[in-house]
Amino acid sequence: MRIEKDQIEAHNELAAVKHKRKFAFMSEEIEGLEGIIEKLIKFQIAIPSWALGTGGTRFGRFSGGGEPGNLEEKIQDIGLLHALNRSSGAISLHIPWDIPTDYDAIKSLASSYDLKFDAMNSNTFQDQADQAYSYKFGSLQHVDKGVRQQAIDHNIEVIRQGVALGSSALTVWLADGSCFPGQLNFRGAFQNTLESLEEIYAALPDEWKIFVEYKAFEPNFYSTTVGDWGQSLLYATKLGPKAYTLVDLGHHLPNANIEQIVSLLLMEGKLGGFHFNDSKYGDDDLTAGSMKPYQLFLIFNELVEGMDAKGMDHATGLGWMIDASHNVKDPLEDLIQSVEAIMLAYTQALLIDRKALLAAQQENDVAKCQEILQDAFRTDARAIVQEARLRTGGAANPIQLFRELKIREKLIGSRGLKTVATGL
Ligand SMILES: [Mn+2]
Repeated sequence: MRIEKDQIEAHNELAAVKHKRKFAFMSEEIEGLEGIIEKLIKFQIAIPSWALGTGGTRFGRFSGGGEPGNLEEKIQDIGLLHALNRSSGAISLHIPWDIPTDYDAIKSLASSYDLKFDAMNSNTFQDQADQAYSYKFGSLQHVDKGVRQQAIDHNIEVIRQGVALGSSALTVWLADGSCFPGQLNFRGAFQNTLESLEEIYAALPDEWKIFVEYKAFEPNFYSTTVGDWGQSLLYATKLGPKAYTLVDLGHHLPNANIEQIVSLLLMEGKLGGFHFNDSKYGDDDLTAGSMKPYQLFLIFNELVEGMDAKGMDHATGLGWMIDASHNVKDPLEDLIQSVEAIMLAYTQALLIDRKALLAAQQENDVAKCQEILQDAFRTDARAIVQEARLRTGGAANPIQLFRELKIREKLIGSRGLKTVATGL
C-alpha cells in the first residue's frame, strides 16, 4: 500500500490554521529560521529493517499483527513512514535476514519510495542453519581460525551485497566476549579480532567505510571484546582511515557521559555512525527521547558543535540510524515517535546561541552557560519540525494520519494478524 498525496493534503488542510499561527510566532522569535529549516529538510535518519516488527525478550514475543514478512514488505513499511514524515529516507539491511533475490528489483522498489540503502549490518551473533562452525564462543575473536574465517567471509559477502544495492558502509557489531572470568585471554581475543577485522577492511571498496560498534555487555556478561569507545577507537585507529567508531546510545554503562564521548571522537575524526534509541536501565530498545530527552539534546549539541568545527555536512557527514526494537508499541508508530524526537533534539541544538555560549565559557560564567543551553532545550520546536515536514510533502501529524488512514488495520488485512517479521 501507498499513502496518496491527496490523503496527506486533506489531513494537512485541517491542521493548517493552528500550524500557521504557531509557526508565525516562531518566525518572529528566531533569527535565521530559514537556514535551520533547510538543514532539517536535508537530515534523514535510516530505519533498520529489524525495527518493523515487534521485538521480543528471552521471555516472550507478542506480535502486533501485519508485520512485514519479507524484504519487499519491509521496504514498503519504511516507504509509508517516509511518506508521513519525509525524514526516514533510508533503510539499513541486516544480512542474512534481508538477502535480496533480485537486486535490481529491490533497488527500484526502494527508489519508488524515495529510499536509499544505508549501512549494511553483518550477523555473527547467531548460528545459521547452513553454517559449518558455531559462534557460541565468539566469531572474529574465536580461538579457532576456521570459525574466524567463516565470520570474515560472511562480512565480505555482506560488503558484496551492499555494493550491489548502492550502500557504502559496513557496520560490525560483535557479540564476542566472555561470560565468566578466566574464559578468555583478553589480549588473544583482541589480536584475533583485529586480524579478522583487517581482512574485512582489506575487502572494502575505495569509497566504503567500516563502522566498529561497541557494547558494554549482553549477550556476554563478563567481558565484551569491543566493549567501549576506547576499544572501538583502538580498532578503528589500527585499521586505518576507512574505519570509524559507531556510537549506539544504549550500549553504555549507566550514567556514561555520551556527549563527551561524541565530542572527542569527532575531534579525532573517528566518529562514523550513530545509532539512536533510549534506555532506563540496561536496555537499548526504547524509543529515542522517551526517557532522557535532555541527554539527547546535549548529544546533539556536541554533534552540531563538533561537526561545524570540522566543516562537516550534518546530513551526510555521519551515518544516522535508529537501532531499536521494543516489545509493546506498533513498530511504525514507535519509529514516527523516534524520528520526531531526533528531529526536535537536532532543531534545539541548532537553536543554541553558540557565540554567547563560547563567551560565557571563556568567562567561566557557569550559570549563563546553563541558561543558554536550557533556553534552547526549553523552546517548543515542534512547529519548526512540522514546517520542514510540510514543505517536503509530509503529514502535519504523522501518527494521527497513520491512525486516521487505518494503516495498521490495512496491513493486518493484507498480511494477516499472526505474522512475524523475518529476523526477529
Ligand atoms: Mn546498534
